[in-house]
Formats: sequence, C-alpha cells, structure tokens
Amino acid sequence: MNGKKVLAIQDISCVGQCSITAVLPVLSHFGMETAILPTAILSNHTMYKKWSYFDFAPEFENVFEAWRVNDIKFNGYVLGYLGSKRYMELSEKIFNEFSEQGAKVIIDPVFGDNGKLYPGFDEKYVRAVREFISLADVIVPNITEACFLADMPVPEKCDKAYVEELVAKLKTLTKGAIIITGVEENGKIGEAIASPESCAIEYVFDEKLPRFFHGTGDIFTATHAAHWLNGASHAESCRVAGRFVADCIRATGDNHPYGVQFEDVMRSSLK
Ligand code: PXL
Repeated sequence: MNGKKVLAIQDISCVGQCSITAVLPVLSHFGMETAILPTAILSNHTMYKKWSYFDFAPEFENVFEAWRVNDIKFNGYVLGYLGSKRYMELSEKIFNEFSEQGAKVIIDPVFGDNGKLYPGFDEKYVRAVREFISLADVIVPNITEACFLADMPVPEKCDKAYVEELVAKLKTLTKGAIIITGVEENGKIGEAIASPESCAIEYVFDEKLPRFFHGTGDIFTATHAAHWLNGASHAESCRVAGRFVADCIRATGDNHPYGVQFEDVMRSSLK
C-alpha cells in the first residue's frame, strides 16, 4: 500500500455513476486511500429531467473543527463538479489547512461539454474557475471547458494549432500541468499534455468510441490522479486512464444510458 490519502471534493449524485460514486471506487481500485467531502447531495446527476439539491456547505466548519482536533491531513485532492464559488473558497481553506507537505491539487473544472455549459452554469462561474485553477498542480478540462477558460470559441474540430493557442492562454491562468481531454486526430481521441517543466505538448491517443456517457471525465481524472500520485508520468497516467475509460464504455450495455458500467471492468481485472 502506498499510503497516499486523497480527498475527493465533489457532489454526491445519489444515482448516476458520476462524481463521488464513480471517483471513490476508481481511486480505491487504483490503490489510493480515499476520503470524501460532499459539496452537495443531489437526487441524481443533471442529465436527468429533474433533480433535488441539498447544500452541505453549512456543515463544513463542523467538519473542519473535527479534522483539526483529529489532526487529519491529506496527500492529494481530486476536485470535479463544484457548482458554486463558495466551494472553491472552502476548498482553498482545506488546501491551506489540511495538507501534508507536498500535497497535490488536481482540478477537473467540470462545467460543460460538447460546446455548451451544463445546466446551472454561467460566465460568472467560468470567471471564478479561472481564478481557482491558479491553485492547481494539474487541471483536466475537456475541450469545451478549456475554450471557455481561455475565452476562445469552441471549434468544430480542435487541431494541434488550436490546442497550442489554448495551452498558451491556460498557462497564464495556472502554473500546474494542463491536460486537455477529448482532443481528436485521425479518428482517434486523446489528451494534450502540457507539463510545467516543458514547452513541448505531448499527445496520447486511443480508439474513439462512438458513444457518449456522463461521468467518463470523472473516471478519467480519478484514474489519472491515482497513477500520477503514485509516481507515473502524466503521459503514462493518461494512457492508462484513456484505456480504462474505453474499457468501461465497451462494457456498458445499450440499456444503461446514464453512466458507464465500470464495475464490470474492475471485476474482470481481478480474474
Ligand atoms: O460528471 C460530472 C457531473 C457531476 N455531478 C453532477 C453532474 C455532472 C455532469 O453533468 O450533473 C451533479
């Protein structure tokens, strides 16, 4: 056991295999000791017609007080869907107070996909995320999120020249590594990786599968985070994460539209 304790700060969507219900098992599967701080509890994710929402932020101070008394500290953080600036402020407080030395902050700035913002998000939220990612060691936006953060139009096809422009703009917002997901080339899909140590952009591509599911970004980020926190390079962590997500999509039946059946992939890896 590597002993890395990772705190996932995201919502609990009670139904729908995304955010904490996906990130937690995936981090555990890949060897992380996991902890969670739910930002809010939703009946289900927002792909469904209707959802309920219970804000957990009013409880945070009590949680912090207990963590202080119990001397609880973390080696890493995986953040995804937050939904309000308040959670960014509270997360910053957590990074400052509950981090082991060298703790890493991984932010997937979840707010949109396919050229559009998710329901409930607006330009003001995007501006808040622009500031928040200055705290990150790694950001993992998809193309849509990267374009909104960089204040550039979302293109029909995102070629390498456009990725370079995006990365140059994002580098003014964060000193962390930038991993843009959903980059396409020659019928393949993958990631553009810009490490702080290097000017070159690395690319990792895998087979593009013609199906779309909620939660695959969360699973990608959790898989990458577990491998990177364990010492793998960003490129190797992306390779494993891309393969894992592709396997999850392949394992998912047509009668299961709201998330991927990652459980089958985990179970088969034990055989
Ligand atoms: O998978 C990202 C995500 C997480 N949490 C909630 C969501 C979504 C995507 O839409 O609705 C509540």
